[in-house]
Amino acid sequence: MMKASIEKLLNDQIKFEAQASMQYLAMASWADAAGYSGIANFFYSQSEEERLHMTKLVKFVNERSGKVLVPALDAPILEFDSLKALFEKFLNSEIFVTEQINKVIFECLEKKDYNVHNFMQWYVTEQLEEEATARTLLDKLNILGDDRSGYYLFDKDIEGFIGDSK
Ligand code: OFO
Repeated sequence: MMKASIEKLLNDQIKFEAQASMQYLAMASWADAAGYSGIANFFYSQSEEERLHMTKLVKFVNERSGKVLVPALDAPILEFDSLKALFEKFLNSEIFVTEQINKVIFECLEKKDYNVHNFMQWYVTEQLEEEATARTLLDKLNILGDDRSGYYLFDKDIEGFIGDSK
């Protein structure tokens, strides 16, 4: 049986992954409406990935005979002042998720639950990749600065990052 503290943290993580999925869906939709189809596709795909991360946790908790509490979610941010603001939100969201995963890992070690610890390693690797992608994209936008003509290329190039982290 899973320790109650670990079960609670895994349920929290289910919420954070679901929250990220809805946030990225909102970001995809914002980009879509603004005419950035590449950026929209990128975030539609990220949103799907986060949903899979959520489901993977739901299945795992059930396999371990834990109790899954499918959560209510906070409303996502719907509006962004700029592409830079959009990608800053992306990076901050990934940093937040990484911090939460680290909390799960810490608790697993405290409670000597090496099974959950092992399962969570997949998320550790995933977060490394996603944070790196978010940083790379933000760096590119910072290079562009106010050069709006570069946004066209950025919107094309970003398609190459789709599905980078699975
Ligand atoms: Fe769930 O992978 Fe990032 O947040």
